[in-house]
Amino acid sequence: MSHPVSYRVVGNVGVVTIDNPPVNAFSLAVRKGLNDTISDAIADDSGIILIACAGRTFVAGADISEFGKPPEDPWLPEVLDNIENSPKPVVTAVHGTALGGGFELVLASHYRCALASAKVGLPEVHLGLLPGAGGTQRTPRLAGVEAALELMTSGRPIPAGKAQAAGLIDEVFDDDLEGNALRWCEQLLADGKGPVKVSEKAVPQVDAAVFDGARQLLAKRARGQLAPFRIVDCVEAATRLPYPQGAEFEREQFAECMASPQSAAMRHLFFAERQAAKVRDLPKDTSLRNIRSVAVIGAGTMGGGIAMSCANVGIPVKLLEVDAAALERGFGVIEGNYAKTVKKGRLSQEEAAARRGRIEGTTDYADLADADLVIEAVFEDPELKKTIFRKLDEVCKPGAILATNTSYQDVDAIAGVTNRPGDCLGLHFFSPANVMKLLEVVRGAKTDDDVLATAIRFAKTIRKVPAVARVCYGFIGNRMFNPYIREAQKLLIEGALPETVDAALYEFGMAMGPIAVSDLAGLDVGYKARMALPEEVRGDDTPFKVADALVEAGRLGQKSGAGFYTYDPETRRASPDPEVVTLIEKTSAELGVERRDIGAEEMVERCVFALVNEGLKILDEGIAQRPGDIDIVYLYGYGFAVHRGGPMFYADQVGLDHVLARVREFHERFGSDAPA
Ligand code: T1G
Repeated sequence: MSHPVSYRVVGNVGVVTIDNPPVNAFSLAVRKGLNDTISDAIADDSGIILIACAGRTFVAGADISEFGKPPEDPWLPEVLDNIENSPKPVVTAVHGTALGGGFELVLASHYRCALASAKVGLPEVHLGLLPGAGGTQRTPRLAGVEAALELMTSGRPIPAGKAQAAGLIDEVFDDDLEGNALRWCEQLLADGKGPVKVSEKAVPQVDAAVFDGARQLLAKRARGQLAPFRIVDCVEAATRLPYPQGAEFEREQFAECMASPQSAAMRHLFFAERQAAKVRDLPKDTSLRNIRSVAVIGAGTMGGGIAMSCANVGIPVKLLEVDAAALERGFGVIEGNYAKTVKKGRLSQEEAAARRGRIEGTTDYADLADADLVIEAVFEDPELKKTIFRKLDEVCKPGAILATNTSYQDVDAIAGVTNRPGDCLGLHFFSPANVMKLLEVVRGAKTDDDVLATAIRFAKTIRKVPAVARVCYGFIGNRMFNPYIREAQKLLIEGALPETVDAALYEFGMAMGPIAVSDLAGLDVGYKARMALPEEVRGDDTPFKVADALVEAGRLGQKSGAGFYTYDPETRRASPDPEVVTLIEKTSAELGVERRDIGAEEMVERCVFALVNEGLKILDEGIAQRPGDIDIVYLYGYGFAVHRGGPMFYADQVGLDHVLARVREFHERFGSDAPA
């Protein structure tokens, strides 16, 4: 908007209103408009200045779309310092979410009020940044060091009441923010309250151990990231430097983070996540079907987790199993999951009971007749899935959406057994479905537009991150994961050991190494899936000789106490197993492979570039819409390092020419035995 900041005087109060939809981001126009309007307000005969926002939220931060471009005056720190230096008291009134630079505006004002429903936060760390407009210096001056460190290194917003208790907000109103804020301003005037500069407050001193402790915690929680550690440095500086010097130190650290490849990667993911929910050829006005009730077929690990995801947001669920015993087992797992969350203090007993109460078991398909959405979540047997869809076609009401949670199978073939393929699609959840945020929405050849649009909206409703895939074996995530795991297996035969492959990919930033992941998923799962494949799809099985030998020896991975590693029955801690080393070396010998030392860099490139190579094929075939969609799949479904931006962004950063040259070299040296 050309004039996103307006001004009017109400009584003695100069009211500044920011109106820059959709989230009142601090664009250049907003910064200029606010700076100029504050100058006008200081010059007129109002006694006090109130800054508020129009629309659904207070300022949600700097305009991320401007990052990476040459910064233009006025810079946000300068605008906020002008506000703090106002000779008239300045009040900010928060609704919605005051985040990042938006909350830094609040901190630079002299008095702060908010609606009880509002939240405030400093989420810059999720963008590989730190609060760069005084936030690292003003927050500890109001809330103390430890609260400031938690707010900025977690990036998690807090409700207004909690912010008030921490000293970050002065007044909380239940409703009528403008009316209450105006009355409060008049009262402050009547009480003769003048400007109170946060920057002039002292930072409560803490023991140096607080900063060491914060760094140790971050070494685990934010492994490999830069910004969280720079936040600790800035807060530490606030304890020993006057505000101007501390603010200068903050600006230097902010500039380093802004210029970092990590921040570019994390800013890419911010927009990629929002793009992934948009389908290019879907008209914006596509109607949506109502999803008021859901049925889930199969009360196993996946079905139970899916049922919980729905119940957790208030959607009633019918959970169908073949018999009462299976249902009882399923509910046992569900109740156990809720009990664990209650025990961790993350859920009240009452709320857990309410959620559990929304899931009703049945063994009778007739009970699914009224469900708006049915999600089949039985094991990966294509014929069983088709049988179930034929049954659903008979019993479900017209307009019900029929989804399969299959990880690999042909969604079109499953839809094809019904008389309503337009109502069918894939909803591929990731295990554990009540925890993992990724939901692959698999668009069938005949899936109706409104079914697809409804599925995407449903994903957001149950707090998942949707990514749309077309039908192929493994869709996006699993199809790419196969060559990734294949390369890891090949490295074992060529000379590496499970712990060296895993260490290399863990250091790269993966949440878990590929061998450990294989043990976690169950070696038999991959084994059965591969054995069920037709020859031309399966490719050369040689790389899996070790894994298959382990399965045939009953070593299925974590679930059987041993796979590539052995697992402590109590702690599930993994330990290398000399027996597995012997098996690996024997397999190398049988295959006539002379084992060699393999460096971490080659191991990372072999595995990650295999991901990238398959991702490029997926884009080429139109299975995924955008490279960013693939990055989102890998961030939320496979624990890809957030500060690397996802496999496709990472490939762009290292250079696609380099990736291509290395992939060609690897294929020449080690064979490209992946399926065609
Ligand atoms: N800048 C630019 N665009 C933004 C934006 C921002 N800060 N926040 C949201 N958008 C766009 C978003 O891309 C989408 O666009 C639309 O707004 C709705 O967003 C100096 C340096 C506020 C909780 O990190 O957390 O301040 O897809 O779908 O689910 O220290 O947006 O419609 O075209 O997410 O209701 C710090 C980021 C910035 C907050 C609303 N602030 N935003 O969630 O809507 S860095 C943030 C959010 C900074 C200072 C530093 C969420 C939200 P489109 P949405 P939502």
